[in-house]
Amino acid sequence: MRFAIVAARFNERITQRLVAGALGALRAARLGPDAIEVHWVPGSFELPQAAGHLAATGRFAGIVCVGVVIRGQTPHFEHIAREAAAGIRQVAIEYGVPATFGVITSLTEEQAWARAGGEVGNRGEEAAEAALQMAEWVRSIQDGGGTGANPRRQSAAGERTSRGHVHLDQAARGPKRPQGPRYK
Ligand code: DLZ
Repeated sequence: MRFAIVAARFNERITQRLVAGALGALRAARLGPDAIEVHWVPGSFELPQAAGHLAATGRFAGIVCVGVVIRGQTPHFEHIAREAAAGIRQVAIEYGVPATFGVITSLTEEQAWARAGGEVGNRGEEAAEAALQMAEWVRSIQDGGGTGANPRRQSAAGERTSRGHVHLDQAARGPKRPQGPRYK
C-alpha cells in the first residue's frame, strides 16, 4: 500500500515535526521508502486541493494531511482552519480514499509546538495512524469481509500478519469511481 503525506509550508519548522511524526508512524507499519511520498503545498488552505489530486491518481491507500494554523489578528485563521478540515473530509468522502486531518489549530505557537512532538503528542503521527487504520478497514470491506472489525488492532505496527490474503492492488487503487477528478 502506498501513502502520501501532504504538508503545508506555512509555519514550516513546526510542520516538519508533524511530517517526521507521520513518517515515523508509517515506517513503524513497515512501509518502505518507496511506499511513502511527501508533497509540500504553500499553506493549509491548499491541503484539500493537493489531497484531491493525489486521491484522483488512485495510487494511494491513504493520504495524511499535516499543517499548522495559528491564530492571528484577523478571522483568516478561522477560514483556513475550517476550509482545511471541510476540504480534507470532502476528499475522503468523494474519492473513498482515507484522507486524515493532522492540522494543528492553535491560539499560540507554543501550543502548536506542544502538539508537534511536545507534551501533547504529535498530530502528524496520530493522523498517519488514523490513515493506516482506515486503509486497513477499507481493504477489509473490499475483500468482502467484516471479520477484521477492529481497525485499531489490524493496523497496529507489527500485527499485520494477515497480509497474505489481501488484494493489495485493489487496495492501492482505492475504490472505483466513475467520474473524473473533482479537484482539477
Ligand atoms: C495566509 C495564511 C495565514 C495568515 N496563516 C496561515 C496559517 O496559520 N497556517 C497555514 O497553514 N497557512 C496560513 N496562511 C496561508 C494559507 O493557508 C494559504 O496558503 C494562502 O491563503 C494562499 O491561498
